[in-house]
Amino acid sequence: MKKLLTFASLALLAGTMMAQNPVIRDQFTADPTARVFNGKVYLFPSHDIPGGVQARTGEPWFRMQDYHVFSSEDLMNWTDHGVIVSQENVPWGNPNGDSMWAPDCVEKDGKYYFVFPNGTKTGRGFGIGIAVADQPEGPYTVREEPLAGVGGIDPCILRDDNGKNYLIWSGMGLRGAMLNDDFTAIIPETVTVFDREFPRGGLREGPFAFKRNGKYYLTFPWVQQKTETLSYAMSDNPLGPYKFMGLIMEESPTGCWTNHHSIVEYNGEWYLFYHHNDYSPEFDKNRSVRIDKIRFNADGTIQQVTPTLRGVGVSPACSRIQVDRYSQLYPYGTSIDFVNADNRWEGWFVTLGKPLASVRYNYVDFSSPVASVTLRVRSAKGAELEINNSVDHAKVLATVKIPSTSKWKEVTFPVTEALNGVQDLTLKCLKGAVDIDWIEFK
Ligand code: FUB
Repeated sequence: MKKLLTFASLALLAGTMMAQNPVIRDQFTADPTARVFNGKVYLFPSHDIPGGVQARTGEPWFRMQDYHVFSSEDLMNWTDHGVIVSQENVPWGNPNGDSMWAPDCVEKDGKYYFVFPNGTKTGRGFGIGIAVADQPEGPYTVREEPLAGVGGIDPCILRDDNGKNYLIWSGMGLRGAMLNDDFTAIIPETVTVFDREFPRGGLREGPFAFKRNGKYYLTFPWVQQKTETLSYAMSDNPLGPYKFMGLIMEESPTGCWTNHHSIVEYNGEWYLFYHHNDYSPEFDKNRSVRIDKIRFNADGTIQQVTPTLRGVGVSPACSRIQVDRYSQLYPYGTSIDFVNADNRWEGWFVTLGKPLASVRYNYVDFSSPVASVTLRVRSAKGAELEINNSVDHAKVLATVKIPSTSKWKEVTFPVTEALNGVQDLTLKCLKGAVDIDWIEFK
């Protein structure tokens, strides 16, 4: 029994990852659909891997061979439940297609229906597959046949309060149709093309539809200038007509061509899950899932979301706080880089390169008393730092004198000012220059 427990806890530790953006820090994840089942958030992303080549052009391209599912109770710590479907296990699919694009998963009558696009055996276009499980983590059984009557990508299932289900997908426009009761086919006469009424422009794909306060929202990536924005439309009916309302997120300032998202309510707050190529800045088909809060106006319209690295959740003071996932980086002698260019999964560090350079990290929980702070740092000539709580008349928690060290080193200093509750922290350089990987209170 003891051995079993030990293995179980090791597995839990190995599969658990900390918060901030991106949220999954040991593999690429894209096209995130988040769903709440049994009081937990389940994340069903697609799974990018390097090495994809577009058959037609020979250009570097997407490569996606399987799906994992992740779960979390706090949106900070994510457990990877492993592979749930892979391309060689799809009877109707191309076992070498590398095209398992954006999926979804819904619950109906105690069963979990994972819905995914995949290249077909014939090599002509995408089918939409269904895999069924008794619990969100799986195991999933892939059905012999894809959904009848539909070809395309990026399926999403909109479950209405009256029990009716609609498939929303991308295939020659954004489309929707009612699903039959056992999710084997769409009902052909209900097929609707939504975006005929929308402003003209570039590609629209990746639809995610949901219902809130009696209104239906159709949200989707849409290329307006160079890359995909996230945009939305609203309706009083699941199959429209939908009225175009505007932007949820601007185009990526760094040029990541795709964006893809889902919107979910959890414990009374609404969250936007989306992706960005954080771990692969030079190649935008290796992406990573991020989360930020999303807010609605009183009339139901959506407030635009500014992407952050800080993400969501409160960081315990006694956890490793990755200050490079900042709330604000003052653009004066500061920069961010990978800790290990040969293994980017080790994450990033922040450089405070001259006196007054500073970085702010919000929402740190000091409800347990702390006596010291440890920093993982590197500084060629030594530096002095102040850690304060960011308010106008800031309390200085610690003044930190960092010795000259060309290698990464952990240094510990006393905390001289007691803090309570949730605080925002600022690290400000007073002298010299320093690279900071993380800080942790004890
Ligand atoms: O991940 C492959 C494709 O890129 C998705 O299906 C699109 O929505 C875009 O994110």
